[in-house]
Amino acid sequence: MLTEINFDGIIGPSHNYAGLSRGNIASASHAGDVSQPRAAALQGIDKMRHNLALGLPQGFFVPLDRPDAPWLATLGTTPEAAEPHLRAQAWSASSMWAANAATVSPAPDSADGKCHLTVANLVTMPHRSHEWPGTLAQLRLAFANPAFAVHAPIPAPFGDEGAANHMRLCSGHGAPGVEIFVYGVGGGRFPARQHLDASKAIARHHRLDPWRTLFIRQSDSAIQGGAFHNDVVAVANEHVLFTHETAFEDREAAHAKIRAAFPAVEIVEVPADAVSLPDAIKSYLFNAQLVSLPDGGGMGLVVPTEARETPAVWNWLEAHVAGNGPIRRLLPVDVRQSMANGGGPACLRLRVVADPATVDPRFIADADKLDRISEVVTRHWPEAIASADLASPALVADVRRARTALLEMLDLAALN
Ligand code: SUG
Repeated sequence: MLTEINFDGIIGPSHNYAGLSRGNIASASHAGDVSQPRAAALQGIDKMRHNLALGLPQGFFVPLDRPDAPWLATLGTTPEAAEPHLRAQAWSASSMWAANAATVSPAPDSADGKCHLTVANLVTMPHRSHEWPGTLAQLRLAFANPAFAVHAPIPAPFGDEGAANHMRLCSGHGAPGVEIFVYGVGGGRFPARQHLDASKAIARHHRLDPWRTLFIRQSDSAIQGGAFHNDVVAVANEHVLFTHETAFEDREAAHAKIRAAFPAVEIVEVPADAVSLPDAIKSYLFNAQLVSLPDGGGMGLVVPTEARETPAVWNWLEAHVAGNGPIRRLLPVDVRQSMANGGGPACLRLRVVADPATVDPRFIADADKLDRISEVVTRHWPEAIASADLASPALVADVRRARTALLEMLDLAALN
């Protein structure tokens, strides 16, 4: 049975605030803050527990080995000797944002009937450009079954940020869908991270039907306003597209193209005069998990608690739920440690539509396993990391030990 499984990135022991992502307002404004890796990871695990308790299938990916010494070696340096900006780039725990791990096309969309995954190259940001080898190793393990085809990254310089710039409309997750690739065009103060040529190459590799594949331009004003990924201003689930008025460069043409390709679409648009773009970005209203609740419960919106604290956003949501809209339940979760680096509930997960029986069970969560992961995190994850700590060889040893303890507990030591 094909079903949607959310794979969350477990927040790694090296989580820190280094202000590495130009165009990501939260990352810039928290640069130099002291991070709390243990609390961060426990928040992420609680989100998984929360979604599991809703009856939603849940998987996870493990953190990558950081600081990335082999990557620093390609630059002729080491974690001890690296200049501070390179050291911070090597230390980043950014693989927690699994929405950027890969683009996923479920089997019913592909000509060969396989579920295709292309690992994202993330070349726009140096600290993310070295995630893909470690991510690819996990994808190859988790999705080794012939039901899947896992692809190498699109080559540089065609930037690809994975599922964060990709949406899918369908009548049900297991039915054929329309895939929407949202790309940006560079030239502004902040970079456009998703390149049209990368999106088109992925669509070809995934053997998508050109009639059911759309390429839509992200709006410059959204990118320049801080929406560095499309999933900061839009999210889709089944027949619903939940979007801010400013998400697409040519709003009318974009909506028309979407309606033509998928006539059953229900576009729930939040006007800018109800929720401003800055409020949408600050609250991460759209970086929510729009999920189909089991047993005909309609759709739920898993929002960050920041949405509840932003009056314009909460008023809009409450009015929507009180009316006849498709979102029936608001489900706030606390992922503040990730939010402070610009990662909301939707950034932390990769959606894969598959039969759970075809996924390597080591990557599938249940309540017991989440308890065991929590125990390892509580015992081994550092409590706090300040910028100056990144130079400490003792801390390097601690975070490596922490990750190894997790891999061993999960029987995933092969990833070491
Ligand atoms: O790529 N932040 C990430 C946040 C990614 C959010 N993902 C989605 N929208 N799907 C980024 O900008 C900040 C790291 C730092 O500054 O230390 C960072 O990489």
